[in-house]
Amino acid sequence: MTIQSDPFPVGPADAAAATLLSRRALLRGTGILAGSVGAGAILAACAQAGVPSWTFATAIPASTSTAPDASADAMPSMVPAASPSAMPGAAGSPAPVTGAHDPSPASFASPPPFHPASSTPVAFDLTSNDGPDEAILISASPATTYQSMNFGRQVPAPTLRITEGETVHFTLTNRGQMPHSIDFHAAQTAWSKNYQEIAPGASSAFDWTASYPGVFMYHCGAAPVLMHMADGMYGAIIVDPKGGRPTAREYLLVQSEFYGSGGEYAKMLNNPPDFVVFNGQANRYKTTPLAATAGELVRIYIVNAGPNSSSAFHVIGALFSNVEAEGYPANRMGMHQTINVPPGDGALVELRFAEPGTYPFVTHRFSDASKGALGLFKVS
Ligand SMILES: [Cu+2]
Repeated sequence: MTIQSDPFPVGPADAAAATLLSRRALLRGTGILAGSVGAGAILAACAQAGVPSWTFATAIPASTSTAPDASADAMPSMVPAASPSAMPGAAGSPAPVTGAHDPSPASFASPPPFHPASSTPVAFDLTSNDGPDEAILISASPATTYQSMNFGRQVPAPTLRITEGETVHFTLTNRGQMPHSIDFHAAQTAWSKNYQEIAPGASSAFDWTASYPGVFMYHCGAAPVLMHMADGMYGAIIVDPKGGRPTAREYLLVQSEFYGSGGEYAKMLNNPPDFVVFNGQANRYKTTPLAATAGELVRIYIVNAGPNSSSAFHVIGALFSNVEAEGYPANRMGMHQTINVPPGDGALVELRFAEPGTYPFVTHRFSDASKGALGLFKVS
């Protein structure tokens, strides 16, 4: 068996980075990376030079999106302070955002329901994608697009929910123009066997069994893994304990970071991110709050896809009555005010809101909250 090239290159100047550069050259040859090179100039050049219309500038400012909304007024310290023209890589002149779509479905925060364990393997089929059709809207205001790589054409990728003891029959079909791979944190299998790169156009399948209940990340591990993760190739796995859990209102939040406009490996290496988000878009649930009712049990599954920043998850105005590190029932702990979820990890928290009102949720690393890792619970 051929083992893939080193997915963990050290520094930008070694051979693995050269592999990356050659891939970017390949994509640039097909036009895919044009949008990440000299944003403003590229947009201007596109119309004249026959560059395909799917190229995107970095941090495209929307022409009328600078006025803060009502909830922003209520929380001035949490609104990104930068004006569109001050955002990293701003194109400098307003341009319409076309072609980009929301990173994941509006329902993403509601995970699939529990099902009792079955002896029949659960089919989980993913496509891996990169290229011109994969631009996503990582911020609505200022409107900002990102040239993603992804699974299932969404960021975060589709959620897999299974039950302890179940076997997953997994198939990955690579519809991209780069090699991609899979790494399920809930599985136990040799990296050299099942997590190897799959060539463009190829498919690969294997079975794995969920031995531990928990909340897990999955991601692409193709070289360089930092770029494939930062570009959007991650998702969540919820493995329920055999008997399920008590009834609750459930939400899933996947925290992650975006650097530049896609494929900008040097920015990913050096930090800091331009946006930090829950479920693929900055301030997504500030605009569209998550609903809850005072007194009911609320359960939040959290995955931190990183790739670089830890999450200090906190709900303002509430305390967690139960925390399970990894979402593993035996890790059940009592009251917490803030929980740490490092990159590549998952957790479960439960809480009950004391009274109706608005409760922001953030990473209490406030430089990241101020870059978009903020949402609201609207409690009735
Ligand atoms: Cu990949």
